[in-house]
Amino acid sequence: MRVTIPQRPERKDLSGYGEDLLLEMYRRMVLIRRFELKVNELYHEGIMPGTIHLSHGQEATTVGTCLALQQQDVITLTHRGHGQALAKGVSVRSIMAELFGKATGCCRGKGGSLHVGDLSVGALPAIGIVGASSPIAAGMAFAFQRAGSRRVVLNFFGDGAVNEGDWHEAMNLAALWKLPAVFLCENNFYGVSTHISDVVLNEYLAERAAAYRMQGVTIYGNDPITVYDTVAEAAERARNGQGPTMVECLTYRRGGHKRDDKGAYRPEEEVAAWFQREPLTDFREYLLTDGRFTADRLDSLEREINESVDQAVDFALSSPDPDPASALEDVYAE
Ligand SMILES: Cc1ncc(C[n+]2csc(CCOP(=O)(O)OP(=O)(O)O)c2C)c(N)n1
Ligand SMILES: [Mg+2]
Repeated sequence: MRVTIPQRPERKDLSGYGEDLLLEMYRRMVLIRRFELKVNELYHEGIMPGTIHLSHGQEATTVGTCLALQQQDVITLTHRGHGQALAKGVSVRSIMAELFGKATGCCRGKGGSLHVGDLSVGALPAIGIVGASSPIAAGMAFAFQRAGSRRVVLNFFGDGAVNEGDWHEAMNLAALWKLPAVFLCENNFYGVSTHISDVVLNEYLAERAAAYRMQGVTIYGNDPITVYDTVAEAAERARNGQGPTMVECLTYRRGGHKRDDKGAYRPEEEVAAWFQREPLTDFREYLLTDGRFTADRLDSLEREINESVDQAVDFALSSPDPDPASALEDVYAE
């Protein structure tokens, strides 16, 4: 097993980035973190049903990515999809209600954690089968291309997807047909308990893009500015008919694969190094060095976010269960 600890990129001068954009980046990252920690608490108290895969630690990748897209662009989500959905703008109340299986949830309580999403904000409800979303993303990108629209599809997948046949087929067709797609790998180095270096010889997964004559780039995924800039450029290329890009974001999940997994298979030095590369505190410091934001302002934003998460829990708990008579609705397209 090979441990990879990337260097943090040099901090840029943020003056070229709008105040609203920077605050929205911070807001969404904090929202994802607070949402995930609250959900984890509720799950362990036995209040929340089902299963959950938390993405805390990976917020900079999901938020930097989604903010670089336009509202009409579509993302496909993975099994670790709460953060991806929140980053694209799915409402916190509707995701919380979905996790509780309530009729007010984003999938009317029929999908749960593994299927969160809302197409009205460009988040196709999540697909839990590893690698299976890539051909679906390519298909949507093909439809957008044929319709002559300028919409882009961004396919989120984990490092675990790159040995799946589906993924290779999608990468090949997308490159061949110059589809308006971005393939976004959240490389957190583990597929459940298997380290990526035990199943792939490439040092970086984006090397594989070259096999399809696709552009590929590997970046530090715990800085939302780096992610934002890279994805914005990739999306622009896709939108202009210059073909897809694979963007590999190096990041790390703070917890285990799911609920009761403590991640004990991870070497201590790897965990410690990545915990020092904490995206939220790093970005907060980054913002404070800019001069436009005070600690008070960021603190009050955090308080608002905490309240919105608590309100989402109240909303979910007081929402009705789905009506059993509706069980067969939403199964087939009308
Ligand atoms: C085709 C397929 N095989 C196995 C699984 C079980 N499974 C769920 S998540 C997961 C690990 C995926 O790892 P990765 O793609 O790196 O995503 P991460 O969990 O790290 O976000 C596996 C093997 C699955 N859902 N689909
Ligand atoms: Mg992984």
